Amino acid sequence: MADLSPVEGIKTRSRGLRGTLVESLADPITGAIAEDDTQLIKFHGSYQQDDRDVREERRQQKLEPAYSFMIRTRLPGGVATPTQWLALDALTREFGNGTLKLTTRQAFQVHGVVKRDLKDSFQALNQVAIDCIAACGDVNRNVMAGINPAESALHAEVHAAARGLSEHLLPRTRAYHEVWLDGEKLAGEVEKEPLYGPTYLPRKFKVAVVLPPHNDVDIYTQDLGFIAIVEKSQLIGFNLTAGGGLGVTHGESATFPRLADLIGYLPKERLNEVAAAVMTTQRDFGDRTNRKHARLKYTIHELGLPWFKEELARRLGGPLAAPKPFTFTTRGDRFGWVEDTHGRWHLTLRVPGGRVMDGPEQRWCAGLRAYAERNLGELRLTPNQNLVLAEIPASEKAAVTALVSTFGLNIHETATRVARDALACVSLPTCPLAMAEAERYIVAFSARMDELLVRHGLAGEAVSVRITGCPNGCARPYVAEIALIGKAPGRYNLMLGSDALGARLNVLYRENIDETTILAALDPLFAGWAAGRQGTESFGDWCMRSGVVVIPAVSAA
Ligand code: SRM
Ligand code: SF4
Repeated sequence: MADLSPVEGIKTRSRGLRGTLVESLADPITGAIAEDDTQLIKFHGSYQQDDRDVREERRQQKLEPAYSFMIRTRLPGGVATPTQWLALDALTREFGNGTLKLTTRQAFQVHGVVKRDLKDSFQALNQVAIDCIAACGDVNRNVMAGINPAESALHAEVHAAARGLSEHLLPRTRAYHEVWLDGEKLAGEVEKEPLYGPTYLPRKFKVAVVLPPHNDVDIYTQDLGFIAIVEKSQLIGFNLTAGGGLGVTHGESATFPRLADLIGYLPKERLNEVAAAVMTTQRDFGDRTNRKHARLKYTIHELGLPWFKEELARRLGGPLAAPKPFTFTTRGDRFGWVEDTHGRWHLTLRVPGGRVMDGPEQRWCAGLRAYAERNLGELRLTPNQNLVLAEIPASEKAAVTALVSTFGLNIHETATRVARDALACVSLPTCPLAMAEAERYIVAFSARMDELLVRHGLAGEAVSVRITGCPNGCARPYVAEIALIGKAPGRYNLMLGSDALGARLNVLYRENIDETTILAALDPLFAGWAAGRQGTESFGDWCMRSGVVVIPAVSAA
């Protein structure tokens, strides 16, 4: 039998994820923490990183890397109060790099916090009721929930479901409180983890709840998905999906993206029970020897869907009912003002790359600080790294429009559909796994796409474009019509052929090419699409129908 992966040993020895974090934080000699602790700190919502822009220079100067930490919040469904926003803004200005990152899972990341400021940062978040427990690590991650500003009552229910799931699937260890919040020190045995056991999950686990007809969470890419079923304007239950996931390693054919299967229907009262049954199935059957092969998608792929359904039925005391009908019609965010069923207004803003920062034209930090200080309503992070200023009374609409314009935050009004919908992962300079630029390249690459569209008489068409700095898939690129997957500095794999709703994976079209070659490859394809599309056929669908790419016959239901 293969050996357990080394991280399994670290978890086993960690005394409920405590490890030697307290000692590591107190060590003044280095800006880093002990190696085992770099794994454990993830379960507390933080990653040790170093500034890759200066890594080589510091190496030549025989300095240790410029270590700092990224902090990722747990924020089920992406909802923050104005007070929480202001606290995050203050936190990144005092301890971080002065920016906030809105992630593809509707959470915040603060980058650039040095070790000595970590504890104060966690405490500042705690004061506004934000924690980072299980934001990373081999546990259930931030639970996503679809944003649909027009559906206020249903959004509230779906959001409550996401929060309930997040709480239900939280680890029980008090390590977070002990290490960061000066909680009482553990005296005896470590806490029992009824859902996780002593070694938690084999790997990360991702859950989302979606409200059709908007597939904004890319439900088929999640380990576990709940599709809200609404009858007579009431949420009655959910269709369950399982086994999605996107991480890939270049050159390792045993790793692949996979879309989730549609499993069955459950009444809403059984949500937490069913989630726990799926998660514990993965806990017990997931691969603990090879971390590249340890997600639920591989368990289902190898043991088979019939096996998975049987195992689930065994844990639940019977099979789920057949899935109920549902339809997805859109995926991206709906920008601009929308009125909800209660007569309140919601303004969705485009935040390129999800990066809240002050630049010469858009002053995101200053503008959103000024907005939050007015305390008008929640700020909601969308699954596409954008932001909804939510629940604004009609009487404040004009003032908010003026505020947003003053700070240059109304770019959604002029941006093309490509630019509004494009996604990019963080990548350089903070991500240790990045091979090529993504966030810092997305605006320029979207502009190149728009130039090409204009040249072929396709101006204003929607094409989903996603870029990641490596094949791990953090911007969910394998469900984009055009995806660039970082291979080396300035070089990418070009993937084509997903549909516009995230129900079909794209495939490799050209490998390891630079921008000039990418544009040269796309130029004749856009010409072919313009000349040969049927009706409003999307670029991805045209690529498949015309045989530009051959898509394997697996797509989500
Ligand atoms: Fe991710 C690792 C950033 C969503 C798949 N991801 C990382 C790390 C932590 C790099 C690392 O391991 O050291 C990145 C930190 C970069 C930085 O400097 O901040 C990172 N992932 C992100 C974020 C911030 C991207 C963004 O620009 O928004 C997203 C944070 C989400 C959150 O709030 O929790 C993010 N990551 C995703 C997604 C999309 C999703 O979840 O919907 C995926 C693909 C879906 C999936 O998990 O299958 C994703 N991230 C990965 C993987 C591949 C996992 C695998 O199964 O192989 C890694 C690598 C790993 O875990 O070893 C990774
Ligand atoms: Fe880093 Fe790769 Fe994720 Fe981008 S896709 S954030 S480069 S791990």
